Amino acid sequence: MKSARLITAVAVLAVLAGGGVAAATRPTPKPVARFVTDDQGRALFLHGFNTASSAKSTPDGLPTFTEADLDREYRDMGTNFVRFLIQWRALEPTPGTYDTKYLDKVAERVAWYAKRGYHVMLDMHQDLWGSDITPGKAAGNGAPGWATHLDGLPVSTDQPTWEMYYLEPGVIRAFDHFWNTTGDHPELMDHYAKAWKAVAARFKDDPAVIGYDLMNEPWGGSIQGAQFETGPLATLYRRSIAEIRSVDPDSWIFLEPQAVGVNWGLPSALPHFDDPRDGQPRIGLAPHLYPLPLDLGDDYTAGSRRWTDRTLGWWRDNTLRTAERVGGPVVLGEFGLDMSRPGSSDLVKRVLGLTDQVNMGRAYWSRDPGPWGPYDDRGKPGPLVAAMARPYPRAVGGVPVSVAYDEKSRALTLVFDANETGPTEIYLPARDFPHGGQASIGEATWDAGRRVLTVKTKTAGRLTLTITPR
Ligand code: IDC
Repeated sequence: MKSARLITAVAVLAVLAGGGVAAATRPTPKPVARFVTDDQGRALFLHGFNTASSAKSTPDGLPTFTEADLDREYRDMGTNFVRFLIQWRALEPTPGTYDTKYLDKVAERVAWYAKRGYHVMLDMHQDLWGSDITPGKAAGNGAPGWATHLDGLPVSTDQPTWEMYYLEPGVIRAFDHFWNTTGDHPELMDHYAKAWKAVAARFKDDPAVIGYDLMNEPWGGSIQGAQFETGPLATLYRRSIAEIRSVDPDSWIFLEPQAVGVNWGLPSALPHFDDPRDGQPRIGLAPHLYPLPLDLGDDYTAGSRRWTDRTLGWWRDNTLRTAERVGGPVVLGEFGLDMSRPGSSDLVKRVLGLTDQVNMGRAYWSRDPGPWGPYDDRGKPGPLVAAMARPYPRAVGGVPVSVAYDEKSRALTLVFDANETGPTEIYLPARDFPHGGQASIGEATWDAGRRVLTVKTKTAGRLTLTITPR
């Protein structure tokens, strides 16, 4: 990557993100103040993976992932969360009929997670609309063939990267039909919203399923930016929220902003949505983070590290601003990179630290084997395993204020406003906490098998709990 190109790109981004004069006069937004809670009402810190990209192309729409793979993931990294990929094509193979066998198989996998105390967010994944954008299924996943209308427009298959397909005329047309920009297929959005109703009807009483991520990386086709997010995207979200709430009053509904630009740290125009449930609204934000310098092919080293850190700052502030508008918790639904590149572990740790700092959950992209994932094709652990094996509060007996891990002193500090919801549980990885941990306050019990320290504290007041190795 030529550094001149990088500097130009980042400078443009800086202006668009308001990183110049305006940023200095804008107040820094506050950390996320709302949390997904467990059945005891404890605030959750969600830490896990996207599982998995393989679901995009398997005929049954399920990831090639076994219960043994999950055991290994827990043993190596102590995760408590998964963003689990589902596919509209598998759910609604013909218009208006939902494949209950597919939902059974998803439920079977959800049960694997439930048995191990994980929380599941179901992600209706798509990239590039669907696999029927080309006859040979060369790219794309998500939408069923019957919902794919290209009007004979071309989709060339000689793109250097998968993202470039988004600019192919046929792909843009498929999205324009979905968003009803063309006016020719107003039925498609309703199908999508009703497909969500079918999922919600199936999982509404499953305590392991905390919620639904309505659409992976929405792409506006020929309508982009604020016009898209406040227009057709908002319409889709409103309809899907209504359908879900008609059967499921309690699960969280997570919304994604448009991906282009916002993934890099640009502001989103995603508006507020009313939640028709009784009681507090349960609508959250599930954005992605892919810093531009790395998207352009740079590594997290030298000068590029400085630029990347700046874009991470814009991303954090702009995401928190959107979250204030949406009014709910934030789960970073995707971040990830090729772990064989220099500096990659530092970036992962940096993002984990950032999400800790502002009370966001996070899901790494992705759990698939290969250079981005924790294990290679033969199951050998790579550098990601060590970076993801990080101490964190799994569940907090109160409302978290801040959490920070200092790698050097191996001290995890959690500040929270205690309430009567139950004990705080902290995961402590073997490398930094070989014999478990000790708690600065309260009464601690160590479960060496699960590597979880349970701390009973006072149930009122602001507490600072520090965990250090025993
Ligand atoms: C990528 C997969 C890759 C696949 C491509 C297209 O890693 O094997 O060819 O999708 O389906 C996203 C997307 C996510 C991407 C990921 C990494 O949400 O589906 O997975 N990414 O490129 N947005 C930014 C990056």
